Amino acid sequence: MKVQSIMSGLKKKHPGEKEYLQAVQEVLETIEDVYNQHPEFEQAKIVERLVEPDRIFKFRVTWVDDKKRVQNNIGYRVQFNSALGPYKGGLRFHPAVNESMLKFLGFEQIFKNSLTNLPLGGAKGGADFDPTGKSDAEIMRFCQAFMYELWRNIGADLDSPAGDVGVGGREIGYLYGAYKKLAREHSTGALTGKSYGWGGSLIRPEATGFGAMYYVERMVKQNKDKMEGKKIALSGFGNVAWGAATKAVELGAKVVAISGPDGVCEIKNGITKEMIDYMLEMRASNRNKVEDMAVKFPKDAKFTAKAKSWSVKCDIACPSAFQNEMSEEDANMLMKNGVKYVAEISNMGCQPGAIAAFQAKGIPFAPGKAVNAGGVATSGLEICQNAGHINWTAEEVDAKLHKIMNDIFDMCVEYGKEKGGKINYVKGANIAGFMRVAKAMMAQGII
Ligand code: 2IT
Repeated sequence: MKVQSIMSGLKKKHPGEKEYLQAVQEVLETIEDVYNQHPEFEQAKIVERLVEPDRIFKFRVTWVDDKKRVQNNIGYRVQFNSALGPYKGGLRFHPAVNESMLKFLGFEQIFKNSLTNLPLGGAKGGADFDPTGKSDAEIMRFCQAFMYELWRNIGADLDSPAGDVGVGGREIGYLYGAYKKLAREHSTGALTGKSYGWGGSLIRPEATGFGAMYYVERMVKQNKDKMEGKKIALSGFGNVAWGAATKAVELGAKVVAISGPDGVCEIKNGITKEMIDYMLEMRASNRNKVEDMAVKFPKDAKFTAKAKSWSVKCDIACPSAFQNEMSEEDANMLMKNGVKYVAEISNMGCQPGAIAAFQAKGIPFAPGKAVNAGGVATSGLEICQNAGHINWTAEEVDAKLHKIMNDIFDMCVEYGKEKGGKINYVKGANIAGFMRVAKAMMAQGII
């Protein structure tokens, strides 16, 4: 495999699909050496097959808003790779959603799901629907209209979507209600992130953030350091940042920043339990403004319009909102302010220049596909419980999640060790994730 020639071929076939091409390039560059040690991969054209989705569904979603106006959106499901199991990955509702974005997310999902060691293929979907300012009734009608199209293409043994940006427990409830009516089947494994009591798993809402902090804790320990007292800057105030903040505080760290599309809230003395609870209300309001935190807690949180979390002094930076949210400039500012560790919780949260800048200065940097894998892993555990008609306790789920994250960390170290003992977590995650998929594809023949 020659990365350059594969990338130039892909650029010609998929012009303008920037995020997708960025995600593919990062993976290919890090697996190139290992790949070329396996001539059988080259012969079976594993990489050429892996970079193209199995199929993409693209559909019109028409619904009626509260003012009785007809609205049209575009919906998608990218079923990328099913070598390891039924397709699995979230649904994103955001105005910037397009095919390239969902292809990058679906591609990343293949490797992430592989890292969990569970039987999960890779997929992603969503719509260019903007939940900001929408009423609950509008959200419900949109979810129902979306499912009119999607329902035939999902199922417990086929493809099991979950939440992502703009899709949380409420949306999964509406989506599942519509799915059940259309499919005439109460097949809970067809969607994950359901509420507890009708098929949902305890700890699933917290899982992405909890898993991320378990990973970060290992990274810190790897450097003979400890979590207590560490200042953590998060971005966003959604489900992921909420779970991460909860676990960070439990581990003795201080969350000093959260952010939104409107700006950043600096929390000098560290986020409190009341503030973490308020994050849930902020998201449910659909206002999408982090300033609300500073209005509610004026003594503790200082809002700065337009600024990002990366301007706040911290020891650990965790992008947890959106792809490419951290630039090289942001990375340099963080390093100037003494950042010690960087762990993406959002998928591809850092621009390539930011990652290169951290790596050049020896700052441990871990990629989203490893750090945030606890979310989909717990979705996998939800499917297990659905199939067995059982409910595990919160402690049971949390213990399994913790073990999965420890195993992922160990794999990243094993495959990412470089000469001189330094660990390249990006390389480790990509190689470990890739090898499991490649072996399954080889075993399953040319198909
Ligand atoms: O990015 C992700 O891994 C998710 N949005 C969760 C996917 C899932 O199926 O739980």
